[in-house]
Amino acid sequence: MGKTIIISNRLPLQINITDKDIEVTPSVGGLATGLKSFHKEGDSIWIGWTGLPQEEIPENLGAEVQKKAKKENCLAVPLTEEEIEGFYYGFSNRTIWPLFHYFMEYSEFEPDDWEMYKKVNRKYADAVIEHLEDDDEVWVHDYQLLLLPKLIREKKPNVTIGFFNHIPFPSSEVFRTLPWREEILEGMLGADLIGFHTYDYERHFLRSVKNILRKDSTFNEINLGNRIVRVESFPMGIDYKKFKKAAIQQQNQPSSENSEFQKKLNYHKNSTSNAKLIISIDRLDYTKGIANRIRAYGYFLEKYPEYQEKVRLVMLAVPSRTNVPQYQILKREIDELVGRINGRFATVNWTPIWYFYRSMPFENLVDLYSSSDVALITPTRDGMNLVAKEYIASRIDQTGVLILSEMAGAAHELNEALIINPNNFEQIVNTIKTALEMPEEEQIRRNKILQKRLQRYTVERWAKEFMKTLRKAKSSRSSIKAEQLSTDKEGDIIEKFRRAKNRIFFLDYDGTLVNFTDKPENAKPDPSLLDLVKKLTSLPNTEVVLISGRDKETLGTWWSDVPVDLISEHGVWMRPANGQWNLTENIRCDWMENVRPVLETFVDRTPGTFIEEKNYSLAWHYRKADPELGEIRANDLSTVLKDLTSNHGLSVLEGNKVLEIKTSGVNKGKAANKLLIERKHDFIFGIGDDWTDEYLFNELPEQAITVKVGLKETSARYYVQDVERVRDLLERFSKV
Ligand code: ADQ
Repeated sequence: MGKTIIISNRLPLQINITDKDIEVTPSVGGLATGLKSFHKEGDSIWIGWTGLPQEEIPENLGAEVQKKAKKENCLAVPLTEEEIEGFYYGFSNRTIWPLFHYFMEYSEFEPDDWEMYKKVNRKYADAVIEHLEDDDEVWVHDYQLLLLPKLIREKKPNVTIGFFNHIPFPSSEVFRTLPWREEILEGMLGADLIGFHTYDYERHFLRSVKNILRKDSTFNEINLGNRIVRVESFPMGIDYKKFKKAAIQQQNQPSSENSEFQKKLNYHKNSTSNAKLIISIDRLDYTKGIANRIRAYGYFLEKYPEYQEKVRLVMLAVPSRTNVPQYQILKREIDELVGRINGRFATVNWTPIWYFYRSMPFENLVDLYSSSDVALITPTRDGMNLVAKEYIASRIDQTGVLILSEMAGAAHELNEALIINPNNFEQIVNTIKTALEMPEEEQIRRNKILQKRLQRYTVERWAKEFMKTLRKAKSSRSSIKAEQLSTDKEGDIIEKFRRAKNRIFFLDYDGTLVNFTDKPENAKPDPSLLDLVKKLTSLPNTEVVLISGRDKETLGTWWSDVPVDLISEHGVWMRPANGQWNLTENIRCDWMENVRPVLETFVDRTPGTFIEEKNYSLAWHYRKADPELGEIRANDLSTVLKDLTSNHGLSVLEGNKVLEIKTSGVNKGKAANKLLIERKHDFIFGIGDDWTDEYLFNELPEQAITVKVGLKETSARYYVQDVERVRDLLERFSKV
C-alpha cells in the first residue's frame, strides 16, 4: 500500500510572518486530530492552502513556507487574492455554503466565481497529481473541493479516492437550482467512497444523482458502468480524551491558578444563590441561528422574570468570512440585538449577555464548557456541530444540559439532549426553563449515555471507519465476476478472430450499439454505425446478427441497406441478411387483449410512461418517468403481471427501464442457438447490456467471447464500460 494524501481547503497550520522570518505552527483542529494516525505517524502528506494570499508572503520567503510546511508533512497550494476571492469567498461561500444550508436567497450564481472555482480545483488537482502514485489513497475534504475527485480520477484512473462532505447535502429540490449541478455531482462521483455526516444527506445526494444524472443506485451504491461509487454516512466525532483531560486538569488546579476568564465566570456563579450560566459558541455564521437565539433569550427573560439577575448568556462568536456581505450584515444585527437586550434588562450588578466576538484559546473554551449549566445550540442548519459534543465531553461530573437544534447533524446521535426546533420561539424559551430546572440526577442520567457514545465514536474512530470502508469499497470492485476487457485481452481476442474460419457476432442494439434515448424511436442508427456494421458484414466468413427486443418493422426499416441477420422481439422473428422474416416458433398472442388494459392503468397513473406494442409482446417503458416513482410502479406492475401471467405461458422480462411481457420459451439465447446449430463456428462473439442478454450469454458455448456493457452482475466473461467502447472494439474487428 502506498501513502495517504489528505486534501482540504486549509492546511492544519498557522503561519505567522514577522519582519524577516516566517513561523509555521501546527494547528489542532478536529480534523487534524482525527487524521493524526494517518498523517503524523504514517507515510502521508496533507495538501492545502496556508490561509495567506500569495501577495502577503514576501517573495524571498515563499520557499521557506514550503520548507517549513514540509516539516509537518504538508504541501502548500499557493493562492492569489483574486483566486481566493472567486474560489473561496465567491463560489464556495456565496454559492455552495448558503445553498447547501437552505439559504437559497443568499446563493449567488456568478459565472466568474464558478470559473475561478474550477480553476482553483484544477490547481489543487495538479498539486495532488504531482505527488500521486497508483497505489496511494487520497482523501478529499469538503465543499470547496467538490470537483477534485473527478479531476484526479481523469489523470489516475485506478487510484483510490475518498471524499467527505462536512456540511449538509441539501434536498435534491434545492440542489437542482444550481446552474452547474451536473458538473458538481460528476466531480464528486470521481471518488470511490463519498461520506456524509448523516443518512439524510446521503439520501439527498443519491436522489440528486438519480434525478439529475439519471444514474441508478442500488441501496447506497451508484453504478457508473466501469466503477461503483459507494455512499455512506460517518458521523464525525471529537477528540474526547482531550476535552475530558483538560476539564479534569482545570477542576483540580488551585483557584489561584485559574485563568482570568475562569475567575470572571466564578464571580458570576458566586454572585447570587442559584446563579446560572448558559453558553453559546459558534463561528459567526447565519446558519448557526445566533440572532434568533438572542431573541429567544430576551423573550425568556421577559416571560420568566424570576430569572433576571440569576442567569447569564455567555456568547462566543468567532469572526468568520468577514469579506462576505451577509456576514457583515449579521455582525451588525447581532451587535444591535445584544445591545438592545443588555440595554433593556441590565442592572447595576448584572448584564444578561456577555458577548465575545473573537477566537478563544483552548483553555478558555474548556473553562466555559465546564462552568456552564446549559449549552444553547440552535443552528437553523449545521452539518454536524462539534461544539455540542465538546460540551458533553467536558462535563466531568456529568451535570449540565445540552439544548440542541434538530437541524444539526449531531441531533441524530445526541437523542438524550433537549432537542428543539430553532424556529419555534415558544419551545426554545420553555426548554431553557426546563434545562435550568432539570434535577441533577436527570442531567447525569442523560449525560452518562451521551458521554458513553461520544467516548466510543471519536474523531479517530471516524477517520479509521472511513478509511476502512474506502478500502473495502475499492476491493469490492473486484468481486464483480466479469473481467474488464483490457487492451491486452482485446489484442488476444482480435488475434483469435483473425485465425478463425467461421465467425459470428451477436450484437444487442439498445444500450450496446446506441445509447438510450427518451423515446425508443429516436435511437435510429447513425451513419457511422451503419457503416461500421456494414464493414463487419463484408469481412470474409463472418456473420453478423443483430439480436434485439425491438419489433421487426423498426429493425427491418433501419437496417434495410445492411446485409446483417436480424432477430427481433427477443427471438420471435428472424430475418437472414437480404432474406424474409420468419417466425421462430408458433406463438399465440390472444393474451394481449387482457394484459394491455392493465398496462394502460399504469400509464395513466405514471406520467412519462408509455406502452410499446410489438407483434408478439407488449412493453411498458418508464425511462422518462420520475426515477423513483418509475421504480415503485415498475415493482407494482411486475407483481401484478406475474400473478396475471403465471398460468398462461407468458413471462415478464425486466429490461433497462422497461417491463416486457411475452410468450415464455422465447429468448435471445434460444434464437441464437438456432443459428449456431445450422453451421459450425470457431469464433462466437456475444455482447449486450441488459438482463435479456443474459439468456444469450448463458446459451452460447463455453469458448464464446461474451461481453457485458456496464459493470453489472452478469454471466458474461468480460465487461466494457459503455457504448463508445463497444464501437471502438467493433472498429478494431472491422479492420482485421
Ligand atoms: P463549523 O461550522 O466550524 O464546522 P463546528 O462543528 O461546531 O462548526 O466546529 C467548530 C469548532 O471550532 C469546534 O471544534 C469549536 O471548539 C471551535 N470553536 C468554536 N468557537 C470557538 C471560539 N470562540 N474559540 C475557539 N474555538 C472555537 C463545519 C460544519 C459543521 C461540522 C464541522 C466538522 O459546519 O457542521 O460539524 O465542519 O465536520
